[in-house]
Amino acid sequence: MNILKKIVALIIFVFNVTFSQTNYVPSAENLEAREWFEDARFGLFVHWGVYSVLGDGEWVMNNQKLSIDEYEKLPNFFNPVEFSPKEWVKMAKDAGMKYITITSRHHDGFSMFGTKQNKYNVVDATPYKRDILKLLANECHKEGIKIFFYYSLLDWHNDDYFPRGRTGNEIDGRNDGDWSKYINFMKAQLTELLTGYGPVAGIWFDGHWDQKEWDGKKYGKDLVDWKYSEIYNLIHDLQPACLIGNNHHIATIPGEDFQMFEKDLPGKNTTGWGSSPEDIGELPKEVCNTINGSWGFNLRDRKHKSNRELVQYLVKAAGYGSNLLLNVGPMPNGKIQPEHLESLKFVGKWLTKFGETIYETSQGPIDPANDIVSTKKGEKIYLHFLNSKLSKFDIKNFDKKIKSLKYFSDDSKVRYKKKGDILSINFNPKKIDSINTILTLVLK
Ligand code: FHN
Repeated sequence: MNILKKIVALIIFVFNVTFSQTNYVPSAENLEAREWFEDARFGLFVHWGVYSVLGDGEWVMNNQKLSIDEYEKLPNFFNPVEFSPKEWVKMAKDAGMKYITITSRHHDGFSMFGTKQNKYNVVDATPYKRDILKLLANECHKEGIKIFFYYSLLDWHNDDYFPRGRTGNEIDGRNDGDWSKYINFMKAQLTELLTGYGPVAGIWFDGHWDQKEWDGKKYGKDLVDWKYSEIYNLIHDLQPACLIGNNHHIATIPGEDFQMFEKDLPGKNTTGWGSSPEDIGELPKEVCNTINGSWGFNLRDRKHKSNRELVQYLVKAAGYGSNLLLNVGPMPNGKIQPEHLESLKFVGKWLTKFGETIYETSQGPIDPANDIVSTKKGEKIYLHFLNSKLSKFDIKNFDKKIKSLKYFSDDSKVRYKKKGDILSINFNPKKIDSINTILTLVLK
């Protein structure tokens, strides 16, 4: 090959690599799925694994420094004979949720599905012997609820997760392995998930941050190559409509279809790993949060969020143009904690009355704040007031003309004044709702 041909071949090679990584063009099915996702607004997150047996959260292996040998005893005690996919899906539906995202494999490396890639899975290693994901996915498909699979990139059990990341380093019994084998293992598992469980609405990656430089305040550079373009292409090739999200706590990477925010509304950073406003892109958004203070079942967790907090968080998420993925950590017997069942029922009832102002809406024109967020659908703008102590409220920089302003609950008129670009609302104390007073605004 003469030098010119070599240069041309090199340019084509670089172009192809760059093009496939940076110019991801979502398929028509994928774009349609994104629209569905944005309309859905509310989903159920489920963190369930053999760790639930210990009732100390999903990080128990790392936190209690359990060795590989010790942790490997847990599957023997995991026998959730009271698990009823029917009850779970009904619970989610009654709560007004449109999809379920369940952990297929968390950081402990234990697969909650019948993988053929190792024996460390619910079918081969537990007395239960049944494929949890298949049971749940089948029920979801039957009931019109979409199913997403959470998939941990990091693995404290698989030796091929090597070099190791920042966590799990005090777990005895881990050995050195081969990163390229680990990538192939993940590809093989993802292929199983995307070929054996019917339509999968999304893959929810987590753990990327384990392999990033971290100075205690902010992330530095990536320490490994996750081969995202290969993994993302594989997923989209197998199921083009499958939405990819990655909880990497940074701006989205090409190939992803939605952006996620953990325990923080988009642009907020109360956790220390939240997003900065410049990281927020145009993709559909999803905020995930816990119903109490834990992801996996935690016996000592008393921080159950009140009904008011849960509804307000859902409303706030919608006011930021985002879905809420609300987590429960089922108990080792397969049941959901009774207090969580009650809370979910409450949210469901609330949505039956007020869902019009949440589902199929987009972020409204008023900047979200503590006391107010807004959503929008067609010509209607919904103003959600979250502080029941307010008797009046001024919306500044409001230069639009009003056609009507009414209480959502009974369609009665709201008293207001418009002076310059300030809209002053006077609330009727009788119409104030202790959780969320909603006004419907139509502009001229
Ligand atoms: O370490 C995990 C944690 O266990 C949980 O799965 C959450 C869910 O967003 N994500 C990680 C922390 O960022």
